[in-house]
Amino acid sequence: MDCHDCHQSCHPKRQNIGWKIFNFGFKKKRPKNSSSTGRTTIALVGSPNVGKSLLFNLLTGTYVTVSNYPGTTVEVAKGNAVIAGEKVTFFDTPGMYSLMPITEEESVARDLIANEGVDLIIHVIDAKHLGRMLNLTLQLMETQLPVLLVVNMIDEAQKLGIWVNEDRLAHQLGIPVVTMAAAQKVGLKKLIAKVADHVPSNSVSLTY
Ligand SMILES: Nc1nc2c(ncn2[C@@H]2O[C@H](COP(=O)(O)OP(=O)(O)OP(=O)(O)O)[C@@H](O)[C@H]2O)c(=O)[nH]1
Ligand SMILES: [Mg+2]
Repeated sequence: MDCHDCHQSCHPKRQNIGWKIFNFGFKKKRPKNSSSTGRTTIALVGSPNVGKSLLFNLLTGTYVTVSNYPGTTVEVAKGNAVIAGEKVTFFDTPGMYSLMPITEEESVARDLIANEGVDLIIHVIDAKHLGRMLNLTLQLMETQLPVLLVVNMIDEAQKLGIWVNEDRLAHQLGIPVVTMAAAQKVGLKKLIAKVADHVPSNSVSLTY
């Protein structure tokens, strides 16, 4: 089973207004998105009530904008963070069950993924309903965008005797997986480290 990587609060070392800065001592491994010259954009997506907004608030700073998605009455939140020294923008999307939308909320979530230059999708699912929710994971993977799976609410799942093997799931899906109990910040540090893998470095290395 997965062990929680952190039972402590994960405090950013520095914080300025509007930007949450995460530097946990890890180094970015390599620039991944060669097309990204600007800020990395990440969308938090998933079914309703899985913890997207809670996670969004943990990841972003105090300066968060909430506005109606163009042409709709559906609100989308946008916030920023600095991860491993690079600026990252997060979108908190409305709940969606499928990429084939039925509701206006689902249309907005899908359009946002398609139109906002998203570099990474973080799919948040509820560990208690793993089987049902992995369906959307597969649809998101079909977009060809990088997908990181967050299996949230492991605290509640474990009370029901459900244990999720993070490494095995990652191996089976072929994408990074992080188990979390976002309400207790369990797994947050590991999530940020995995997000850092997708943040391209803009720094220039000089050799003399
Ligand atoms: N026990 C537990 N509760 C959690 C966890 N993560 C989120 N919650 C709770 O789940 C509820 C829903 O969380 P939200 O962040 O609003 O969920 P959401 O995915 O944004 O929901 P929608 O915006 O409706 O799509 C809140 O009461 C959270 O406090 C977790 O890891 N464990
Ligand atoms: Mg929400």
